[in-house]
Amino acid sequence: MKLYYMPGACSLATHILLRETGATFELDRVGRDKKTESGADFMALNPKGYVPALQLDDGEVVTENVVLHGYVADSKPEAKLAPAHGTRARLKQDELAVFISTEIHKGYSPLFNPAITEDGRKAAIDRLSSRYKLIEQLLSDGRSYLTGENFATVDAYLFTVTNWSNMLKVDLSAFPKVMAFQKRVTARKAVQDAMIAEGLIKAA
Ligand SMILES: N[C@@H](CCC(=O)N[C@@H](CS)C(=O)NCC(=O)O)C(=O)O
Repeated sequence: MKLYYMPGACSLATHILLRETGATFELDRVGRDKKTESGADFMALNPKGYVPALQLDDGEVVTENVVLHGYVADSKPEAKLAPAHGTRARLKQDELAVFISTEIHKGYSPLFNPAITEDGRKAAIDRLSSRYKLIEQLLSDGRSYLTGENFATVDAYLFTVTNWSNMLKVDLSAFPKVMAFQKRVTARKAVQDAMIAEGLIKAA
């Protein structure tokens, strides 16, 4: 498998999950010009032009965060990154995954626009805060991860998009449980290894 990624982008979640499962995979960085580090034309591989894109061993390219997270988890059930399909636990995890995708991940999108106005920025942050409030409530029973004590696909995804709060100067101090969650996930070996591989942090 080959994961097409941009450093620190949402593709980091799939990258973390691949490492959590111990999968064998290659990385290929996609540049702003849509050329990849290996010299491929990313638009030809994935006309959507965005990451993550996962090229399977037979050459097929699959996209969309939530789908890739489920695919990686289902390819190694022993890693317990997602419950079995058809169970109530999977239904609830999928609900959370789509919430992170549509409400939090895409909630950050306006903040990446350098032309955003102060009012636009405030509105985007207010909206994000209302979503983080729900995550804070979910974590308020003392659970370590979003679905309990087990690290799951949704944890890699929430961690990845919440990591943008640093660069975008979104103050999350009103959400101490979310901040503790970020620290907890950062400490995982797969997360450290993925961040080092993407050049986001230096090896200790
Ligand atoms: N619907 C896609 C959206 C992916 C997405 O937003 N990717 C961003 C990085 S986080 C990207 O590649 N942006 C660069 C671009 O659109 O050119 C998914 O959920 O996988």
